[in-house]
Amino acid sequence: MPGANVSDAYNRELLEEQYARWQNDPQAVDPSLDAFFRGLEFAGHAPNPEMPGTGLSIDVRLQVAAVRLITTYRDLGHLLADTDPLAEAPNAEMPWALSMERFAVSEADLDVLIDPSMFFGMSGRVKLGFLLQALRETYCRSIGVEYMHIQGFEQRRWLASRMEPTRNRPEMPRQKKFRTLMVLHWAEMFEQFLHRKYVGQKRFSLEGGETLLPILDVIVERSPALGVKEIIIGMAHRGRLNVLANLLQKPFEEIFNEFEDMYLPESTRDGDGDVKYHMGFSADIKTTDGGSVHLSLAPNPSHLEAVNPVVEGRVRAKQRRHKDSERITGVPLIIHGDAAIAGQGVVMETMNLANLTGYRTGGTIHLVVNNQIGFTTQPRDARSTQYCTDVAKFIQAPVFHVNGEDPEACVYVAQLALEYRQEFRSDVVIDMLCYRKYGHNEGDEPSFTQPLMYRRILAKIGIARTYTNQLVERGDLKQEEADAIDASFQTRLDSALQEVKGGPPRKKGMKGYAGTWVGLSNAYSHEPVATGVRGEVLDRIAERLLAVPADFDMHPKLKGIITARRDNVVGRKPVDWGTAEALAYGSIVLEGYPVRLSGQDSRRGTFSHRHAYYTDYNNERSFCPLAELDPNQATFFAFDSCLSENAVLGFEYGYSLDAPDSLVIWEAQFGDFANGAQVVIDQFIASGESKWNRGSGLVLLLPHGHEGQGPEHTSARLERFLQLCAEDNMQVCNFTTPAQCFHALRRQVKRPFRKPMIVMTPKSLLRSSLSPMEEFISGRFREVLDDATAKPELVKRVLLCSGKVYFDLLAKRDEAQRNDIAIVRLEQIYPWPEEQLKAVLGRYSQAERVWVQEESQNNGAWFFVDPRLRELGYEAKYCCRDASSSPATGSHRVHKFEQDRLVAAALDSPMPFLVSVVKKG
Ligand SMILES: Cc1ncc(C[n+]2csc(CCOP(=O)(O)OP(=O)(O)O)c2C)c(N)n1
Ligand SMILES: [Mg+2]
Repeated sequence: MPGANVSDAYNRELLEEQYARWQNDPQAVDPSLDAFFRGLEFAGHAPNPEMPGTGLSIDVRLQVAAVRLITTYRDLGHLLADTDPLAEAPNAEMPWALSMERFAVSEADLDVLIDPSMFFGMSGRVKLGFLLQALRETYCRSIGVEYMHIQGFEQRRWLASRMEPTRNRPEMPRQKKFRTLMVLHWAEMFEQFLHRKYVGQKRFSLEGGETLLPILDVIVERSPALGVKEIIIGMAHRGRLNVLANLLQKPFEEIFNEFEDMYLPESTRDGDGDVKYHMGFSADIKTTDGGSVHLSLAPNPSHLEAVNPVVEGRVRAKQRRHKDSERITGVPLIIHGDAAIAGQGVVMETMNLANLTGYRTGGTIHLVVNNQIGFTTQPRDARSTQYCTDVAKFIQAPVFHVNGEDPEACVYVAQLALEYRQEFRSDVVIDMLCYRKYGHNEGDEPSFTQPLMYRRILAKIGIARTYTNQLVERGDLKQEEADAIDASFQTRLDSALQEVKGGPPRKKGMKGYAGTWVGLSNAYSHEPVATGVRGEVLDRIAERLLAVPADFDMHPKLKGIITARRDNVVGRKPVDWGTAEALAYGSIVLEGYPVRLSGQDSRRGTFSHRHAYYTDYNNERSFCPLAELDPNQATFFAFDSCLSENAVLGFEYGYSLDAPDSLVIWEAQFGDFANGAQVVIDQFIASGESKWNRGSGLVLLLPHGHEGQGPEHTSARLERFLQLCAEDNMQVCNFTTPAQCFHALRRQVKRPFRKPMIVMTPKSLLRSSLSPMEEFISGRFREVLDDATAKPELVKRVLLCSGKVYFDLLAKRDEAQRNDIAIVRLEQIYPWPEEQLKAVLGRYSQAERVWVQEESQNNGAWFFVDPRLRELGYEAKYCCRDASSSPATGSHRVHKFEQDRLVAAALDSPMPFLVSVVKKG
């Protein structure tokens, strides 16, 4: 369409034609036009003699333009918004999408009256130019908002009604301005104080982004009125000390003490600790109106964004504990960096949990400290998207881009975000654009890489001063009032520092084992615990497995399986793995400990062994027998998770931190996939206790074992877990019998300490390994299983092994009727059961010892057990697959060959022995 005039005429003609059609039959036009014409008539426009043919009182073309302007500014106004404090000329370039050319509106048209009342929060007719100005004020000032991607019209309407038009927004009360200013001053002064007193020490200054603090402050201040009692915060390095000091009110003395770094641990139980900007903290904060909000800042590793799912899991556990089923009182708040939120996949994986039954937390407030740089990397190299927050759009979160140099706009947006979260129980994002006064840390020279950016930053006088000047100019504040804020804060800082410098070195403030953790400790013990369960209780659980509602149709095959389970238990016959798990979970919830199991396809179980939930054969309704055992039982939940390892494992770890009374289990589809969550394993599960003094009783069920299914369905990487073991940080197990699994799960909640438990779980053994019922009633967990039939005086070779290979060895030995061979199983590899092993191996002290593993030499437990056996004085030789870069062969035939060779060699070949299909060399 060449010129505007042609297109105007064309548009008008088209509309007139449509209007005529609509008058005959409202359904003959597009529904949007129907609504539009109805709106015009509803607004009471009489036929207009000046516009023959249209039957309308106003200029239809410009009325249409007005509607288009409104929808376009709602949609794309953010492109023109003045959100960047480093922009040289704000709004310099008019995006074509918002240009007058696009709407075919001329200068003269701006004086024509239109009626936006049906579409925009204005009453009566206004000039088109006036509407345009109002739209720009609403959508193109310090706040640019994206919300038209939200499919829910209710959410859109709610947001529009609160934002449109800006001029209706009441001015911020003076008190609030004063508080905003005060918090800004605290934020700036705290950084400057550290800068002067601890020269060159890393603190990841917030300067340039101080408005983070007023944003957080107003969220806390508004919380009581909106029903929020608790906020769990996850955040990275930037401004963390400031948040700890000025939001969570961590005493300055404690923070300065960490800068002094005078601390030496007194015992290994004190752990290794962590750098000061990773430490967590929690406190009850009093708000100015007399309310109270509990704030927790989760400890976190350097790995950016890794804490997100952990925060969500913690919130979920707290919501359950506080019976906050509406998810109103506990709110997750995650603070991101602009580079991290755009780059790290766990951000998306965690957001994807937002609406899932087993994982939702009622909406997360995301806050980006967008200093427009990541270390030395510019946004154009950090992401492929316009905004760093674009990932949040897939969960329909509204996104507010806001200029960090406009504290009042930031505070307004923060309130709106909290209100939105409370209203819709869904995620919301604040993208606070700011800058970073120094380099990535205080010792870094930013002008090596961003000389121009830093010239602009150097010219800044700071947000606290800018805002003070504004308030003074506007007559809202006297300079002396601002000076008084500074003086009293300075006194607080000075006296805290004096106290630290003058006093003795203090212990680090590593809180842990408080609140719900009281009574639990971090001291591991090999002491056996009574985990047997009376026969009547087991019978009752078994009977209830079949007690489906009267109108519930079980799959006929499943009914057979469950009936067999019941019959085996009641008839005291050997039972399989699925039955043992059901008895474990059932007895645990009957004793008052909740159970939460989550993982991919965990309800049925990847290998169809569990059937924790039944599905009605006719209508797909589900029924969970373990949740219906007894009215007084604790809860039982199993969830089929989304297809994520990282976020789901992080979530369950977080959940376990706030649910020490619960048995929390994450199950991998196959153990091979657990390394998708390696950061959670390394940074949280293995080392969280040592770094942060935080315990976890999380259980990982990782299907493991060489069964010829190829390189990615074989190994849970036992070796990696073992390498992470030290200081009794976690348990690593490989059970061979259902009863062992039963007792190990039960002891996990019955001991006075909590440690993560990593279990190599079986695949084929789920069906083939059976345990007699007596072992459930009078047995207990055994870290080492001796050979029940071997006669030590005859034994010449002891095969020491762990996991499924035991059964292969057993079958071969029994087939060959070899009474000179004993087979000993290590069921818990760590904490290393030294005493038990000594006792068992001592019985065969004259025999040759061979460690047999089906894993390759460089994998499995060999490298771990070898030095420990030596230390015991029971040195062993190895028998395993040859070292290999891939965990298993892709060929089933080769697998079978290797497995047969391994087992045959274990019985007869000279040791050490390496299985290989091809000759070396
Ligand atoms: C997963 C991960 N990769 C790399 C790093 C190293 N690193 C630390 S801070 C940082 C830049 C972060 O930029 P941004 O998210 O924008 O936060 P800012 O420091 O600008 O506040 C990088 C790459 C890290 N901590 N975590
Ligand atoms: Mg950044």
